[in-house]
Amino acid sequence: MADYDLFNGDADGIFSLLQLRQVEPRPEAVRVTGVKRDTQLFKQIADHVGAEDRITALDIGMARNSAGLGTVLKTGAQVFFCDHHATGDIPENENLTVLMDASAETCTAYLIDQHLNGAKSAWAVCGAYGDNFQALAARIAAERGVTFPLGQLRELGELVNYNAYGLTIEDLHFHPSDLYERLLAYPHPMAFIEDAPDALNTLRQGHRSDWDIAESAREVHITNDGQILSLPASPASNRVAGLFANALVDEEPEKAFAVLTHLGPNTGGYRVSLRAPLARKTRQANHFAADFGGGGRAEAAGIDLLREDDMTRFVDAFTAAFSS
Ligand SMILES: [Mn+2]
Repeated sequence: MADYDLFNGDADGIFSLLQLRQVEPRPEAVRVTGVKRDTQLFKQIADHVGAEDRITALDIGMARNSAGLGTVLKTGAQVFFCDHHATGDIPENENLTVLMDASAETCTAYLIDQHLNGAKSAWAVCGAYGDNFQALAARIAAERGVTFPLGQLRELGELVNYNAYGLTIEDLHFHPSDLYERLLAYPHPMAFIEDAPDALNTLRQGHRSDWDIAESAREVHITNDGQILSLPASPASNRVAGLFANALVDEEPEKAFAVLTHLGPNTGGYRVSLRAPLARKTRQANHFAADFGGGGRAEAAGIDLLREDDMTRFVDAFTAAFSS
């Protein structure tokens, strides 16, 4: 019999698993995780799972895992799947337990908090902050009587979330599985914070210095309605591009933004983080991105590879899609 813990490498995934495993330890479990965008984790285990195995899946989206999940369920293994992303059909299977809520104001760490009746709520507060649900985080704290300083829980949640951004594991300060293990040693987040381990300072300093590269972004195309900016090829750019795009549209919600991260001389081209204007109706970001092989949500989408010779078409399409 083997246990597998599959979890998103971001704050919501890590803080969800922390709650579960501090209540029900499974020290021998095989941990499967990755960078934030690497969510197709079932396919990594589909060939190894047997009938006696137990699989826990947190915050990775069922739709993106449907093929691997189907293979795993056929073996007879038990699957517990908890998530808050919109999903297609949930398979009917007696071995599958699903805890799912795709409403706008929830996150996996909160679903696990409810599942455990608030046994480890302070971690859930950090998970909600990490997923940028500030009102939800404050509500969990109030409902569950978490009296730790929320500003510090928020910083921890945001830093753990920041750690998961990158193109590959090599871009990250910590492998999410290692970061999870460091946190697991502490009974609650304030114990980790007050112990001031090097991990926290590494993330603080990395976060700060990555913003320097964002501030040096080059202007590619600027109009009254939107901006296309570019970052040089570097791990710092890979980490910060998505957060930078979020910050830009939060500051100027009337505008659309595209942050292009150069992929370096070997690959060529750019990865694109796209944000539609929050404050006015335009073409949806995911529909725009789909024209360039990308996808995402209405407000926030991405393109994995924008070739340099597609740049003129991209600028023209961006201008047309988001002009007022
Ligand atoms: Mn989440």
